[in-house]
Amino acid sequence: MNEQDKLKKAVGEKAATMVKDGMKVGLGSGSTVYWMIRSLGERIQKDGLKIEGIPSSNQTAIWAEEAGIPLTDFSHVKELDITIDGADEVDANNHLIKGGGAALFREKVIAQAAKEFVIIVDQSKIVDTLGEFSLPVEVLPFSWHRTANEISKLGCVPTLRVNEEEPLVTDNGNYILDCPFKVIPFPDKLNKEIKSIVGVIETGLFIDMVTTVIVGEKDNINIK
Ligand code: ABF
Repeated sequence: MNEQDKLKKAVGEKAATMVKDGMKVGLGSGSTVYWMIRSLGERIQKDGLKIEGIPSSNQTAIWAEEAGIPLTDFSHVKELDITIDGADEVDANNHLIKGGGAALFREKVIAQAAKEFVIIVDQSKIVDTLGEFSLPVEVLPFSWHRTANEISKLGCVPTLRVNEEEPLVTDNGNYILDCPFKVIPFPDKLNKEIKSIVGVIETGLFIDMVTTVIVGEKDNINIK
């Protein structure tokens, strides 16, 4: 296991200790979340932890089932106790870029629905200013080309995310545009501008949503 994976495992296990008996738990996506899910599964097996998991993606649902986490359909739920998820970038104000795994829409739904939203990242995700990671935007396939053109007026050249030479289709049946803004000094403003474009489903900018960030640093876990 390389150093980055060790950090991901450490923060995933740390976040799993924040989950209490009886909680409805939003399960994010990505390789850091994988370790959190595994740790929750161990607590269910060893300590009899009783929780309900709400997965943000098909892959997360598979990992959760393998870990023995009972899953609940989100349509039966009004509120979650805690959501734990990864991120692609975290800035100094705990604003995020997410969506590298194409699950941003459901991730944002379970994040907003939770009393507590915990982000788990290794130190490589911490940035001064968002934007080096191309911003994922989920869009309606019907009008994706026009939507890309409208986003380009905000300062980037979006690319349609493909999978084996075909447009990647999200769990919700939509497309993803990756938008290389390079620097996003005012993420709240940009988020509102992109969301005002008809045809945009959701952006990977998570603004003022995070309760806690758990950062895996060399020889240390930093909670902020
Ligand atoms: C997910 O976590 C995505 O939003 C984001 O792209 C990913 C980060 O992946 P990893 O934890 O594998 O670095 O929530």
